[in-house]
Amino acid sequence: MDTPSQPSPEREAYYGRISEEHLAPLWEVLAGLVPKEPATKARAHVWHYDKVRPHVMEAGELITAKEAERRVLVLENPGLRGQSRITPTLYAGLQLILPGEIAPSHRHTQSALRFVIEGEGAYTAVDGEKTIMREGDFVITPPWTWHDHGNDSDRPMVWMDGLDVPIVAFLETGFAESYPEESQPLSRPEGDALARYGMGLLPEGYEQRALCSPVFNYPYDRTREALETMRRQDEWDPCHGLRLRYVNPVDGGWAMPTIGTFMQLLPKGFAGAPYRATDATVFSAVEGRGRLVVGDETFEWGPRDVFIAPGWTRYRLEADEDAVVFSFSDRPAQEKLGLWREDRGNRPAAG
Ligand code: GTQ
Repeated sequence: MDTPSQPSPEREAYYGRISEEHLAPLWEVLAGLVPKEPATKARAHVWHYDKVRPHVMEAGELITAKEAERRVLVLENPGLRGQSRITPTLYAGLQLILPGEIAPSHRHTQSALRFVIEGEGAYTAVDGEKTIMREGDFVITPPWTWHDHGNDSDRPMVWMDGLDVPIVAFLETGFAESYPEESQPLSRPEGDALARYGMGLLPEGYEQRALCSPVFNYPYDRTREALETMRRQDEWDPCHGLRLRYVNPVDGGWAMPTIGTFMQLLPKGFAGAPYRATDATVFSAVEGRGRLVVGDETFEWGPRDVFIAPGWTRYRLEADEDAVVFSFSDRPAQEKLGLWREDRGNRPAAG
């Protein structure tokens, strides 16, 4: 599969004739269609929260959450500008809800996650239940569920949205509609889903109906405590430190069908081994400082910063202080299609 050379005049003329019949020669494009290995256009990058925050807050003066429907600054991968993508398959943005505001109820076939970056006390309502959000919480909006966001606190709240927008667009399966009212009616008390499904118990007779986890807020304090308790054992991964994946407690699978989510602890002084996998990963630091090293580039990160490791590109993580980092990728989608691969650098890649 060599680089194609300029076609001869006879071939060019032939291509022109077949083109009229909507035909094209495979041999001119084969190497690009069936590459030896992924060559991503996505680039590694870090968004430092202290640089981004003033712009997010300024959006709060220019447009209301109601008018915008979702007042979000899209995090655009530098290699994919203008496409509303943070990785080739995922969308991410920073959403701002000011005190007293409501982002009106709607639903869509795209799955969404929220990861709370700043603030405490704003809520998301999903399918008749409200959850109050705090920094470090991971919240799910399953496909086709009504959801509205609001802020009854006295501080702005900013969270990162992660959606499978590019996947749904690729499959041409996007549907959306607005709820006739600003907020949906609530039918269950706050904390109901966590009590029912998130305590290692399930109501008798429960039948799994959806692909997403029925737990839709995974509170940070519980995740943090799990990491803290586990760190006393020696379960460190040379590349990821102590990394936990968020699961659907009903079946032990991923919390969302298309987006995999993780929280990892990198102990002070951690110097991770090189790693690459076919899924590009979006990180959001909660605590601590460190760096992402990709090739000859180094990206320093600290609390509230968002950074990305592109797919099939070696990277390593380092931490100067105990660090806790959330991340997400399209790994569940890749795994279901039998495509996901990783390479830990210590042995040749499969294949
Ligand atoms: O909160 O429903 O960042 O529909 C992009 C699309 C957030 C949301 C986004 C959305 C939402």
